[in-house]
Amino acid sequence: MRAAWSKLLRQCGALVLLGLKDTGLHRLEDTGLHRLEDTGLHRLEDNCPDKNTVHFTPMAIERTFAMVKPDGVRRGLVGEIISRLEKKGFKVVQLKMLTPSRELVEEHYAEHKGKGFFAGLVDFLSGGAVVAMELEGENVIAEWRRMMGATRPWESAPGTIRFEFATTVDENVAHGSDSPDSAARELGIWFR
Ligand code: IDP
Ligand code: MG
Repeated sequence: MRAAWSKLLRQCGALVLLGLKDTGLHRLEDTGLHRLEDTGLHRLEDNCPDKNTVHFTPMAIERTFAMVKPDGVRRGLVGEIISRLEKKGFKVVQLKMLTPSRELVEEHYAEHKGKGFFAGLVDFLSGGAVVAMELEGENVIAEWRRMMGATRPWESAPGTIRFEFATTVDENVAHGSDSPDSAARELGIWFR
């Protein structure tokens, strides 16, 4: 929390909060901003055009399901991927390594049942160890997918995981839930 405030102070150069960086959060009371002290769920808006007015917007702290697929584990990319998540500021709140059963994979990818690639996808995912994770952070559902890049590695942006580490769509290293509903559903499947 204190680190977050320090970052906000840097990004705003907020005269209105001058000095708080060193004195601690309790001193917010002195500024009349004591209501915020309890919430921990607000941040200064990205720009502070008027230094006399501090704007606050609600943070979207989310949780999502992420996975390093068997190709990523086999190729020793677990550390690289977790390192990217941690450097970005996302928290790994649960993590386990397992070789998932066919049933688990079929449930996970239920939306793709009936598609031509489904059987191969299930074979692949249940054919080796994966690292399953629950992530927490601001907008982590969309942001983790942005960090992974497009499903087809040749369509992914440079710098993304799938661009950097994959060439084929069937072995594209990582998975991330695509919506809040998927995140809740997938976390329920993998961490029940
Ligand atoms: P996503 O992983 O980016 O969410 P989805 O469309 O949900 O992409 O597909 C799930 C996974 O199924 C992909 O990550 C990929 O590994 C695999 N997949 C998707 N489309 C194809 C395909 O056309 N051929 C082979 N595998 C595919
Ligand atoms: Mg998907």
